[in-house]
Amino acid sequence: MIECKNVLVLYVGGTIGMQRDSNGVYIPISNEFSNKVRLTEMHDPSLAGQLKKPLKQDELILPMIGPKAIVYKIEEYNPLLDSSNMSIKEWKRLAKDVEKNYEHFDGFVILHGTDTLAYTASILSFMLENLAKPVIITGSQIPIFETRSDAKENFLSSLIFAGCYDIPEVCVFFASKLLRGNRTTKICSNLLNAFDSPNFHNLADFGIEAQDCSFAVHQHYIRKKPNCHLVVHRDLNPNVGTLAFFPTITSAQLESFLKPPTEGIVLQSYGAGNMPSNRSDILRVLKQAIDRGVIIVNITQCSKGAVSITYETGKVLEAIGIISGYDMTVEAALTKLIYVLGHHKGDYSTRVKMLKSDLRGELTMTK
Ligand code: ASN
Repeated sequence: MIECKNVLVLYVGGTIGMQRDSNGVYIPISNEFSNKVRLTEMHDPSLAGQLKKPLKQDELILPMIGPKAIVYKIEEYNPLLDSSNMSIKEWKRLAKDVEKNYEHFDGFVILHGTDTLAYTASILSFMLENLAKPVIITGSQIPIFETRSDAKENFLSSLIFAGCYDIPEVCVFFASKLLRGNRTTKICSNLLNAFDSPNFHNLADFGIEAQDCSFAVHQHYIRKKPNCHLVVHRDLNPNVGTLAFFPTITSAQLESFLKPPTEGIVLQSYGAGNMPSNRSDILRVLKQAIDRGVIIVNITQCSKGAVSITYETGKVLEAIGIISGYDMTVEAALTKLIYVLGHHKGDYSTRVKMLKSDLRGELTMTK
């Protein structure tokens, strides 16, 4: 008799399950994905008879890869969404579904569109505090229904991580790499290698040097398992935004962006955290917003690296009360604001303290 690990797959949408409509554009197609998977090598019904517990009708089973079988169940959302159409409502549903099924499964896979996948990965890392099981988010650049699709490799590897590895984090698996969710960013719209973790080491890699179909897991970078219960945070604050500095920005543009209901913004400054120190008009608007209680987190608009006070042009931002977001991705910084401002209503100093702290591995602490 074979022992098995159980994985719940939450299928939200994305290219992975899309097909072309009569106009030739990709749209999500309901009730097709599971049937397709059932017909691939990702389901081996010949193992069903050897399981300790009989396989249910809605369950699938992977061919044996390790000592235990991976049995999985796909829960399809309705409607399926292109991830550009996702927002807080879907984030809350995902967190709720993980919470509801937490005790019954060894791990979770979320099948998601790639466009906003890094935002979902980041916000879920904040919403799921004390997560002790793997939540692996993946998708594909080419639908599973097409011959050259990257769907099977991404989905299969995600199931293995969710079922067989002790990785107590929200992660992204894509193109042979396992990345920390809140360190991930989409870097390419058309290649299969669509994601990167610019400021943090990969959690695992799958290459020819990885033996016996297992992955090269970089244990040192994986978060420690918490010894307290999962806490799911649902209070999220949508009154936030991101703004990248540009040389012709006017104080009027900035002022209108910072107007109520805005309660927090991620400011993407130049290089290592700089903005024009000769623009007293801009500094005045930023300072006025901070005095009204608006929280401003400074990150770099470069695709890699951190902000630091290397130049006078960076020092001025700190001097007026702008918080350093150091090496956070824009997705992590924005969703951290959504979480922190939802969680600690009105308590300014607690909010600032949380934003400066490393809550879920999203920020490298320098001292
Ligand atoms: N537009 C798609 C989505 O984000 C892109 C993809 O999944 N590759 O849903």
